[in-house]
Amino acid sequence: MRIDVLGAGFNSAGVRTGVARGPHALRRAGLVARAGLSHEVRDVGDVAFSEPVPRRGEASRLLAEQALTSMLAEVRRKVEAIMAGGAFPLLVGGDCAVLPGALAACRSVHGSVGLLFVDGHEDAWPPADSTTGEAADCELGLALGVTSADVGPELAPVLRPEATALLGPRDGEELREHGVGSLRGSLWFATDRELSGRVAASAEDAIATIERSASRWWLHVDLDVLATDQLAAVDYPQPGGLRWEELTELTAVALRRPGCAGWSLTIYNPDLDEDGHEAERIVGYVEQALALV
Ligand SMILES: [Mn+2]
Repeated sequence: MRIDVLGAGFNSAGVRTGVARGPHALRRAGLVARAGLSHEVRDVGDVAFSEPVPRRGEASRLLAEQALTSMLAEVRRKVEAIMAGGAFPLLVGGDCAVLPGALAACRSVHGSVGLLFVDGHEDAWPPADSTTGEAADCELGLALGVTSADVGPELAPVLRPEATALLGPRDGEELREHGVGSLRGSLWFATDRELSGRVAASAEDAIATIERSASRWWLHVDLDVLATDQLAAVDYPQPGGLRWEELTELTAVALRRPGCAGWSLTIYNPDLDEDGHEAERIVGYVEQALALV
């Protein structure tokens, strides 16, 4: 594969720290060279966006809404350019708020878009109900149109539930406590426990379901799908979660499919990883998954 690595150091909290530093830290840990051991890999730099302000928007109720929409427009433009150039985009966050830009690019370039969403959380909070106000709590619900944010075309619905699969969410109890609806029952859905012991078969089943409705689809990996003893450098840890071997297997199954149009990798927080050992594990995972493709 010819892979273009694009950084999107956006933190939905409206700050330039934490996950915003993820792309820089992963590059420093050798991301591009290690991915390049099995594929032709080019670093195409970072998306630019307006200065984030950690205040909730009046209408959208999301933090840093101007930075968010300018980031999404840039992610879309750059991912479109990568796809148009015939390369495979690897979008490195930042947090999950970067995803809608990639989905919009996939739809405009390929005329169809599905999503294999691998995440410890469902990310479908209605913005006004989100306790944090972070777009990274909300992006999947917005992309599906089950919730909305009055903030412009960048967060308009782009996905259909029949072309979407969720792997690894484990925040059902928290959603129930807050009276927030779960996506379970409305699309292909398997918690971390349900994936246990059958990760590859589950991924194949999820992809087959997506491909009945969308010939091209995006792979999104929020690293908080992992258990905390596998990766601790995330902002919102929870009990449970996958092991590195499981995530590697799942990722390789997805990347081998010709329908997979791009890959995002989000939520690593280098501020929680002083000696860089977590960055090393992430880079090792990328290398291993790509070596299996
Ligand atoms: Mn997420």
